[in-house]
Amino acid sequence: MNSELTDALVNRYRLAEPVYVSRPRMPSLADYNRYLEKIWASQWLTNDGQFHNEFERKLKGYLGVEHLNLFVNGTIALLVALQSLRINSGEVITTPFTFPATPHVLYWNNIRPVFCDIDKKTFNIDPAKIERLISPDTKAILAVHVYGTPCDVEAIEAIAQKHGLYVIYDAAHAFGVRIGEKSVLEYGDVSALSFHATKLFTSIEGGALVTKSDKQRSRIQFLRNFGIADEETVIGPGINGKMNEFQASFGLLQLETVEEEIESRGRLADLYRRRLGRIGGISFLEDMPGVKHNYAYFPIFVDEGVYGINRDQLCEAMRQCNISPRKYFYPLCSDYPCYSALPSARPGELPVAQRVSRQVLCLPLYGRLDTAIVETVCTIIEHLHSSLS
Ligand code: T4K
Repeated sequence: MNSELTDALVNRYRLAEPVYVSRPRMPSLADYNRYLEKIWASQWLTNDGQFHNEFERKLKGYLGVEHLNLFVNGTIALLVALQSLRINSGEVITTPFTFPATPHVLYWNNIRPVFCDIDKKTFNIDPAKIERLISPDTKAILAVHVYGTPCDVEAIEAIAQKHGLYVIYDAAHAFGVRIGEKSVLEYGDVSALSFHATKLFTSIEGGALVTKSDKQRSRIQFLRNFGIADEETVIGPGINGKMNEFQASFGLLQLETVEEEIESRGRLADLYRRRLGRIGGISFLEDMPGVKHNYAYFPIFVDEGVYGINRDQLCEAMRQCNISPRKYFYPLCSDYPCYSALPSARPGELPVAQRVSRQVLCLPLYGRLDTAIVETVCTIIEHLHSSLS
């Protein structure tokens, strides 16, 4: 891209304040202070406190799930999900198109990740390519509902049943997503949520596991607390994954506004789609029939041949205008030095994931994002295309 075009863009569209890919919906400080006062008075800071238990109960109601444990963050939740199913050796089939936490929890559980290519429409693991990767060492499928788009849960379930495998969903992006009347978290053996500050629903840091039975929920409860059953009994090698009272009270306040957050994001996503739909070389995800989406992210895909410049050049142009989109997820996890020597990590084995990872750019999306900023982002993308064609 020539410097004249960049200068023209910066002169016309550069924003005074930085715009980030995501921002948390902050509750009022007065409301949070009311919780802090109670925490101070009780001197109860963590370990299944009053707000932790209230949050767990209310969250189950909101999500429409029966068995849930809160966690300090989504990564520890995923780590414990595998331990709860006693998966701590062998291989697990997973997607390379995700955040590093997904394959890293496998590594930390002494499991070899086996990367499977993704579907070209949903960007989730492609069920049609899973079976050929199954070996005598395969223990489970670890799928991710990327950007909150549900995986092909029925197809994954059928493969898992046929081969006797567990299914774990990394549902870090899928808070509140439903397929028909059913929460997406009810599929598979266990689903892990993240409530990190960058997520549409946050408890500062935080996460949860949703499971199928009370027996499994109670096993997770022990694993989350060092394996402690009572003051004199440790029943297994657990870890410290507990959520504290400061996180839980933040989460309680978030629950009051999460529907509003999802609705606002939905309206902004519609605006993006209306504006970007007419620009050659730019594509994006559409809503799926029968799915309640959460608009966790707004990824676009840049086809350089049609659009005129590539994803990296578009990203840089936006940065010059004080807008910070993010390349979620580039590079692919299979290209990290710790995994790239694995046979399943060979780029030729993952053609769709390789292409999508080079084309994707997540645009700013959060409930309180000004529509004027969304308009500016779209105008920049439009302006570049028309200047280049
Ligand atoms: N599985 C999947 C599929 C995931 O995407 C994630 C996390 C996990 C598992 C693990 O869950 P956790 O253990 O994190 O609960 C961010 C988040 O740190 C990460 O949670 C998230 N996925 C990932 C997609 O995004 P970064 O490295 O991009 O974050 P950062 O700090 O660059 O933040 C992005 C933007 O958000 C900033 O430019 C500004 C804004 N921001 C950020 C923070 C931290 C705020 O406005 N306020 C804040 O406090 O990873």
